[in-house]
Formats: sequence, C-alpha cells, structure tokens
Amino acid sequence: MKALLVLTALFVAVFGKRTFEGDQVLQITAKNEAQISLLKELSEQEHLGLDFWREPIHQSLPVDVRVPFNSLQAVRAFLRYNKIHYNVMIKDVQDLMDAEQRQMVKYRTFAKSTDDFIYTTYHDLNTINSFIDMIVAENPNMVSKIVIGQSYENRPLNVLKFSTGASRPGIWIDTGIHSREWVTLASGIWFAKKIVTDYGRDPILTDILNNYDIFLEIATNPDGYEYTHTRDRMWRKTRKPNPGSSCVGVDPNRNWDAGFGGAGSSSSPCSETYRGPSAHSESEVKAIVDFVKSHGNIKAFVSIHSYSQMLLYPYGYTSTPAKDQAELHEVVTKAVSALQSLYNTRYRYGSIITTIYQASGGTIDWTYNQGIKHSYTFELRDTGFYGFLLPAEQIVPTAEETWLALMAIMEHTKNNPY
Ligand code: 0X9
Ligand code: ZN
Repeated sequence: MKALLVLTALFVAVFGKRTFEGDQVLQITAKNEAQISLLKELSEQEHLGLDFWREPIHQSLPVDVRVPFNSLQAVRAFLRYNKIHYNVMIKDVQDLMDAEQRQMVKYRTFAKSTDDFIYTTYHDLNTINSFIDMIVAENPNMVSKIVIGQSYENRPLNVLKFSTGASRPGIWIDTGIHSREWVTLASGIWFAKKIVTDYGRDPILTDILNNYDIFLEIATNPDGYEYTHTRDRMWRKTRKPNPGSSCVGVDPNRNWDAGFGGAGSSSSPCSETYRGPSAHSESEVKAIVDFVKSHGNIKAFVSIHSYSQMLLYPYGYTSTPAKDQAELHEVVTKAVSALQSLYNTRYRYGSIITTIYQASGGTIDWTYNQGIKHSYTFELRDTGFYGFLLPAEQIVPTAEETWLALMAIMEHTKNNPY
C-alpha cells in the first residue's frame, strides 16, 4: 500500500491530476457476520489499494468500495470464491468524473452577483470565496465574513456570519470538512443564499434570525477541497504532511478531543481515518475549537457530510447514551420527516455509534461535551448510486430538502435552548 501510495503521489506530481480509468465501485452485500469478517480482512490487504466509501460494519448496510482497475480481477475472484454478493455500483469512476468536469465547464460563468450565480453546478475554491465576498457586499447589514484561522497551506478559514442584532446566541453550520464530499459545500452556498432571501419573508426564519446569529463555514477544509479540484478528486483529509511518512493528511473528523485515539480511528498516517499526532493538531479543527470556546454561547452545532442519508447525534466514540438522547432523538425524528416531505428522500437516524459505526475524535462529540446540546451531523445524498460523485442536477434538491431539516433543528433550538 505504501509503495502504491508513493507511486500515486509521484504520478500526481509528474502528470498533474490523478486518474481513475477503469476503477469500479462495487456495492457488496454481506449476508452474515462471517462475510463481514472476510470483507474486513479484504480491507486490510493494503497492496490492493482499495478505497472503502462505506466500511464493512454489519449486514444491514451495503459496503461500497472503489477498486483500482489493477485490483479488480483479484477482488472479484475473492468475492466469488467466498460467495459474497456484489453489484457494480460505478462501472468506470473516471467516466463519472469526466461527466462532472464537463458539466462544470458548461456552467462556468463569472457571476457578478449572487442572483446570477449558478447553484446547479460544483465550484472551485476561488469561486466559493468570491461568492462569499459577493453575498457580504450585497447584504452589508446582515452578512459579514469572519476569518477564524488559517489552513495548513495558509488559506483563510472563512465563516459567514448572518446577524440582525448584537450579542445573540449562535447556531453553527459547517460543510466540506471532508473535501471530497462536494455536495455539502454546494449545499452550503445554497443555504447562504436562502438565508438572505428568506429573511423578512419567511416568518420562521425571520424569527430565528431575530434571536440567533447563524455561522456558516462552507469550505471547512479548503486545502483538501482545492486538492480535489486540481489533483485528486477522492481526497478526504487535510493536507498537512506527516513527519516520517510519505502519506499526507489527517482525518479532520477523527482529530477532536472527544475519545481521541479510541476505536474507530487509525494511528497510521496512510489511513483515511488517521487521527493525527494529537487532538486538535489540525489548524482547521483548532480554529473551530477556539471559535466555539471564545464565542461561548453556541446553542446548536451542525456538521454536514455525505453520503448515505443519515441524521445523527452523539455519541460516536462511546455507546453510553448522550444524556439528552430522548430530546435529540425527538429533534432528528422531526427533522428527517420535514426533509422527507419534499422529495421523499429517506434518512436513517439515531446516535452515530448505533446508526453508522464507532468513530472516535469526531466533531459533534466534542461540541456536545462542550455543552452544546443540539449537536448534529448529516450524511447527505445518496445511498450508493453515485456516492461522492453525486451528479450536479441533485445539488439543489439536496440543499432544499436538507434546509427543511435544518429549519426544524433551528426552530427546536430556538424553542428549547437549554
Ligand atoms: O467516517 C466519517 O467520518 C463519517 N462518514 S464519512 O463518509 N462522511 O466520512 C461518519 C462518522 C460519523 N458521522 C459524522 N460525523 N457525520
Ligand atoms: Zn465525511
């Protein structure tokens, strides 16, 4: 695996963008625990270079894995030999990426205002930053940009602040902490426009914004996001080098000081779930930690990922139920039903550890332990047709339905802040 990663890095350095020609994503359905164990063994075969988009956990959830072209024969043989059922979810990963690029080129414009900004395509980091500056300039009385820190590569960590009055409690929303989860950033852009459009028109949002400030960090991992556009569409982690390793980056959703170092995170710098050398070692994480602490009055914290259609609350690192579990469960139940009401998109919901898997060092476990009762995390569309490569036609529907869930969370928070 190391050798493969070094080769991949070398390839990217020499040829520019990493390609995925002939790679397939297989959707595997294990029918018993023995097959899950076999799939876990498969995932440890580092020389195969497998990229698990969804890990083997239990039988009820399919396993999605990107298999490099050169490993396809071996993986198919393994599955057939062990009588493990699978479908081809994506026949050629590069084909989907090419289609995504063509769509972006077709809709690339230089919007002069947020009214002619194209919400139906994916945008690079520069365009997102220019969107941020436009929405601030257009709404000087409501929207401002705050820079909460710098990324490893010295990019500003921009947060949009929506505020209609001084010294209000805060609601936090972040997107894009995992850089390949593009639909989350695209949704974040849409949320920003929705907020300025609906304030003064939608009575519930108006009431929320008359009592709370909303903080929105769209590009929470800007180095990673830029890298997904220029070098490797599948990049997930930060871009900080790891001393003594040729592998780059830390999983920013394993780097928080909440069960840090526990099960459901890796100590290996080459792993996609590498937790980093210490809690808050990543400046992208530390900036949010410092912001939350210095603000001191954040009442709701929502961290948005993709994919698999889930709305979750703490904990991820422990199976001890959160003390507010009953209320959090009530909130996600309401939020998911609001979400589903628009396009009948179905979500699973519950605590992280019971609904997905054990994951330690995660964002919302830390915020919850800081006393932010309303800590939630989304996994947006889809459930495994396109995965991280969700077609741009689904951006706006995804954002619209997610917004209904966010409104339910914000409204509940307003009515039950303590
Ligand atoms: O593994 C993760 O970090 C999350 N899944 S993802 O595919 N977005 O990487 C799940 C961990 C717990 N859930 C969230 N914090 N969303
Ligand atoms: Zn994620």
